[in-house]
Amino acid sequence: MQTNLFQNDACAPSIVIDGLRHLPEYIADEEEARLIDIIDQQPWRHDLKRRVQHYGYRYDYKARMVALALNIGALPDWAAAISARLVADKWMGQKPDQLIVNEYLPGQGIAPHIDCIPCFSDTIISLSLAGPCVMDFSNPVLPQKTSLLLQPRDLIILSGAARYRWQHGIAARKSDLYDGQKINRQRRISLTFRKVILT
Ligand SMILES: O=C(O)CCC(=O)C(=O)O
Repeated sequence: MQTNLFQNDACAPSIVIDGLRHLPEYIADEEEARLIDIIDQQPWRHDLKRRVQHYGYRYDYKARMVALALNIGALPDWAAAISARLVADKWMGQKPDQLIVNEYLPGQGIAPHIDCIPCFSDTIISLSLAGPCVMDFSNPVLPQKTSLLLQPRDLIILSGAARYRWQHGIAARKSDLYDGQKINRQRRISLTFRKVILT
């Protein structure tokens, strides 16, 4: 396989990232449509360039922390159902109690990052809805970079090195080039499930 060049010219991952699982089509089309419909009826937050919704606990982006005082109640039923399925399928050992919904319009992304280590447990799970995008992974220590095409309804699971050592991010651009194919970005929504660690 080709080496990833990682700018706007990614190709299928040539590097295996320990602890990264990619499950295509984790949910059915109808469930995806139902989730998008419900999410679009909820209020959005405007803390960032992209719109977000927080459930369970509000995450403080500036302080990079979560605390009991930021608890905003249980996950809503529509999210609790997926959260229960993640545990039943053994992707997470404990039921996630925090969810961030991110909306990415074409041109929007998320900076490379490792999810707050003291705030959240050892597994982070993201479900993609609506549009495709390329997610970039980088390990500054090795150093290595690779990318993964996420299609709507795909699930990714970050644990082990993928959770603690590799940064993940989405470039802010209007199209991705993946395996030589130009993929125009559309509106994408992601649901990221986490289990909060309260100290
Ligand atoms: O959009 C995604 O799939 C990932 C979101 C993410 O990395 C985050 O909210 O920290």
